[in-house]
Amino acid sequence: DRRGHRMTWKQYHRLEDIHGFMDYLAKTYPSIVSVKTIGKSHEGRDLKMLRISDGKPSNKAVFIDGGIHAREWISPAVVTYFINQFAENFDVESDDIKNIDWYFLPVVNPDGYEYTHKTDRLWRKNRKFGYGPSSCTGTDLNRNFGYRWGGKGASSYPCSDIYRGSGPFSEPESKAINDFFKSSAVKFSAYLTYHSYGQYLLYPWGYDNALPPDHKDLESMGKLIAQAIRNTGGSNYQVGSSSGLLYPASGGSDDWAKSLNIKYTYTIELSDTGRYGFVLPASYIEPVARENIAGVRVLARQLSKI
Ligand code: ING
Ligand code: ZN
Repeated sequence: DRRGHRMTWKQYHRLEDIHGFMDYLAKTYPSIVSVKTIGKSHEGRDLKMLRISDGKPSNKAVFIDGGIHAREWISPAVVTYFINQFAENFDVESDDIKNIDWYFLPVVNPDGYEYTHKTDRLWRKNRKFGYGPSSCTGTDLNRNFGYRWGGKGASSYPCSDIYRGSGPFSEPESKAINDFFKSSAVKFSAYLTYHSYGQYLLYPWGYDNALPPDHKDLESMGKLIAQAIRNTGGSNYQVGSSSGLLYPASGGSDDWAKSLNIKYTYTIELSDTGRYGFVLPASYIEPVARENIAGVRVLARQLSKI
């Protein structure tokens, strides 16, 4: 390709294109973009993270991931759209954007993602075989994080779609994320994890119907993000705690991030509300990404004030 990568936002791409795009950006913009493999998936694929930063010591830090669930294809597509906007236009971005060190992990579950392309479009979990009361393949990575692991809304049966794994961070994909945070000196101000579908902005807690002490801050920030999304693309995102608005689910990455004292922690359930569900046509990538980057900009704006 003339541009040096094969990524577009007009179709869903395989992992190779996504990783090739990230490497291209690091090579093309070495002063602001760097790529780091924070671990390997069960089947040995890279867990590739991309950082965008101008290196100012006063910068805040925001972590954004996608693709925890294999079939939620809109999520890596939207996260890579953010990466593309910020990296390609960094010099003309606002100070709100430039005053943040951005960390992106667009495909947390690369084995599952490739499996949905090759074999089973509706696969959710990773691809590690689980021994237990039954034996099956796959752990739900969003039940495998180590805060209040094994509580409500997670299963101990390996054949369940919400199998929690054999222990907290038993999976290489969730462990790599935890290890990265544990070994990093960076203090993150926000953690956003993109899923689909339903159009929700969810904040902790997920493990049970309880709210963190700063839930009012999370609610008001969530409302501002939802308003930006609505004003930009017209989609309506409901704001609330994950246990309250959806259902209790323990071992989620958002609860774990909140337990590390990351204040603005959200699970974002992207479009749609059920017409296509997980199998959202690729023509939706650009509108969904465009309205959601408006939400990220509002978050950056608010962070600049505190
Ligand atoms: N939904 C999330 C899930 O993991 C969620 C919703 C997130 C519930 C965090 C509770 C806590 O079930 C999807 N679509 O994956
Ligand atoms: Zn999901």
